[in-house]
Amino acid sequence: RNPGASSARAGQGSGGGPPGRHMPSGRRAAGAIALTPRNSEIGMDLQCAVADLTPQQAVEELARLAAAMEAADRAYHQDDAPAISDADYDALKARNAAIEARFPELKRPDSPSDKVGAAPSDGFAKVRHAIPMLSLENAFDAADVADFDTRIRRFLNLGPDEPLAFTAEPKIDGLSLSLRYERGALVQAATRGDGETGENVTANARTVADIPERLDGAPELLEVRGEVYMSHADFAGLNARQTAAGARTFANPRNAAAGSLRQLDPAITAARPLRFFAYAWGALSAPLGATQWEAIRHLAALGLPTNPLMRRCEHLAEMLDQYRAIEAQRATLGYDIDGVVYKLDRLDLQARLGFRSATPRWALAHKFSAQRASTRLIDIDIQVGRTGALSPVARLL
Ligand code: 9MJ
Repeated sequence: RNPGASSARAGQGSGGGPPGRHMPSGRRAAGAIALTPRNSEIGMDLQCAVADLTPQQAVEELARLAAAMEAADRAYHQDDAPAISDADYDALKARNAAIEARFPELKRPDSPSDKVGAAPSDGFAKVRHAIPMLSLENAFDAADVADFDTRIRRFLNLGPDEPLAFTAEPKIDGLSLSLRYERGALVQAATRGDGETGENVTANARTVADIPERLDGAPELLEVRGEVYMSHADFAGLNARQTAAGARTFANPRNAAAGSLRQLDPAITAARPLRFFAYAWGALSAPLGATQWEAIRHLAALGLPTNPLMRRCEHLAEMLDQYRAIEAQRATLGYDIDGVVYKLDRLDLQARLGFRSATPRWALAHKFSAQRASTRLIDIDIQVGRTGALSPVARLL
């Protein structure tokens, strides 16, 4: 999810179409944006300060947040049709975390803080991941990154000036996929699902040109993890072909990639221009290297596509430099990224740090802030909903 997404959304709030960063033009004319206020779109008031909540109000709000995030997760991960913007989703997540921090005893057993994605959908066979596919903790500013570095040093008993390297790489805004190679042959591909169990999309993954069928010289067992994505140019071409054919268009490249990979007919996936970057691994019969950097170089040497913007950073200042360098290239990369991922370089130290319920302690996703663009307001239409509710909708150039 991308907190940089505009908070101006398509869709009419509850019961509306699946809104997103780009317009799902099958549902509403391109260039139309609903002008409903943000809090009513999410369906709850997030204004009351967490410090002012009574325990009873906290219980009720945690329940509402869990339900809202579950509905949003289902729309995003299972239906490939986001129901709220990424920025609104991040606001719900941050609010939920703040309430849980103030009232730890009220944390729900099904807390959204401990969840990754959504359960696999029924159309696919299920795959239980040998090693769970986790999500990443988010950071929104340099202070959060400094805090990450400090926490890791404290955990490892390292002073502030002792060397501690990290890798920094773009966070690809696509769909994560785990590829299982046995004796060099691709035998299974699975989506992340809820992190424990994903969807078997092997036949579809075999149609993706970036995903090798064979890896020469690979360990006997190698699970490669990475992101399936679609370039901006391929996304525009696909939507143009879909429009010409009178078929559903996609809200954004991420939804197009997810909708294309999660097809029951692999012939449809084969006709879709999907790409892949490898950035992690699951089960292995032999180590890929001693560091994150070496392991990714090893995957690249085996013939897997890896991101050329990954750097090894010796300290915090270099990590933030690389964040700024990647952000400066964001608009010209030709594919969507929504932040920079930092990973502790030494794999022995990663192992010592381990995991929280849904995220590794040794990695952090430093998200970008909103991308801005200008357009012109042509007119405002008033749409009448099923219940008679009036929604002003902007018609943009
Ligand atoms: C993305 N989305 O680009 C990870 N990711 O690593 C990168 N995601 C990740 N790394 C461990 N570059 C869990 C997720």
